[in-house]
Amino acid sequence: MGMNLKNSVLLIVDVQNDFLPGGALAVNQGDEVIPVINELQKIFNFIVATQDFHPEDHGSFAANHEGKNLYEEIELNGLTQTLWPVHCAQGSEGAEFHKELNPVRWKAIFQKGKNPEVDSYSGFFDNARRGDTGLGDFLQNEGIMNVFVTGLALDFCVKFTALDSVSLGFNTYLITDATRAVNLQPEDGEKALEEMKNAGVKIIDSSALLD
Ligand code: VGL
Ligand code: ZN
Repeated sequence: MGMNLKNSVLLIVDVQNDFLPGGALAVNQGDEVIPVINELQKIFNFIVATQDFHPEDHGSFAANHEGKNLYEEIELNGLTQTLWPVHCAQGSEGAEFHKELNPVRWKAIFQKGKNPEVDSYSGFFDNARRGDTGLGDFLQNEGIMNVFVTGLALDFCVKFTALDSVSLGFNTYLITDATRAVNLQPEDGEKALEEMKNAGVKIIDSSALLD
């Protein structure tokens, strides 16, 4: 197929140790995205990563809600919140990017989830859509029109990042073999793909870009 990657960004979402096998919130086969993303990095001039980066007192951690269980849903400041294991704590090894993911050509890293009162699945906005990481303005100022989304996890941060990208007017692609789902429910990954497709995200395989 081949594609013109001018005005395009490779957006790498949350490929951090805690989302990889052995991590606190491990995504099954999450490590399989790394060689695919490293191949994709060779063909993009413009690469940006996001980093889930929570304070210890973050409201998304089950440990911070007495009597609540992991993966239970609660109401957190007016929003439905899934309760997660402590993950991607600021300064921890789990918050670091996987050592095999090559960061040398990244233009910027956008951190998210730093406000303890609200979670932030998307790399653009928090879940209340109040806090803005600056990613949208950054991409617009750099003349980016096409956003190619990769990383973890398909049914949470990747999905909400892709949906916000579309809503900001970017021509948005999801690269299926460069992502994996948490699948708290077995169909969550499939549902996320459907939701993205319905919102106008173009679902492609890396082979559409790599010859
Ligand atoms: C994520 C759950 C909690 C993700 C981040 O990166 O998909 N999921 N925090
Ligand atoms: Zn998180």
